[in-house]
Amino acid sequence: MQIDVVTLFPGMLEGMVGASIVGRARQAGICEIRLHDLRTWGEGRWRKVDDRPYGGGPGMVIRCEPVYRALEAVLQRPVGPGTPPVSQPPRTRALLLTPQGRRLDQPLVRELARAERLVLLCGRYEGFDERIRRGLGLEEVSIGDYVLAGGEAAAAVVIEAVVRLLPGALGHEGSAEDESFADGTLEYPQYTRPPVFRSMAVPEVLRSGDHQAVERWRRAQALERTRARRPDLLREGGADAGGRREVDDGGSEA
Ligand code: 6GU
Repeated sequence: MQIDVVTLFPGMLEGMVGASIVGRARQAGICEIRLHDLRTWGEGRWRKVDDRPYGGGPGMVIRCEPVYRALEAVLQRPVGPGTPPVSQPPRTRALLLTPQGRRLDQPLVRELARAERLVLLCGRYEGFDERIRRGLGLEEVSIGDYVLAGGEAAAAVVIEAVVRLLPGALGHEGSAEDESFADGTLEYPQYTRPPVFRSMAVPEVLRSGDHQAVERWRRAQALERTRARRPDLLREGGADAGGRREVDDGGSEA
């Protein structure tokens, strides 16, 4: 997968794309990530990318020209009204990161992970000229109901969530789908040595060697935890009906 990020602050993303699972995935050739400074396509000596809003008001607005030029350079084709949308799922997904977008969740992450190419455009300041939305055919995505100063942290979230799903990225297949949200429940509790730490013992069943009992315990724990902390996930129909009954019956123990 190729990921291109267009941002005014590439430095905010540099460390993140070089470290941990994302960094290893890049080194292994599983994904290629390029960070582009929007200012490269800015206007004049100061590489200006923003201007005051028509109609007045506080703050600055990102101008059209630098963004259109940036996307033309990244995609190496003309963009804008009269050309195909920049986002062409499933192979190319081009996202505008903004609090006004579709809320990112694991199903959307899975969709994005099937793309060959992601283009992420990070917002800043008060917003974008509306003709960036109107003319480019980007998908607007938000990472949650709170306001960030810009889309860079959101782009980092999208990249990390997507890259860990790419084949080979985790190094141990199967684990990506073993975790919270994969089946609509939160993750079960995990333990490692020692068996007793400051008078807190590891649940006996995990040391019993009975794999079926371990599976049952984990499933019950995951459901109980989900019921207690995120009942909305069960109502949305993530966990299967049998699982829901297990919860209703109080069919789990510590
Ligand atoms: Cl994508 N951008 C900004 N500025 N704020 C956000 C967001 C994005 N997602 C949630 N809040």
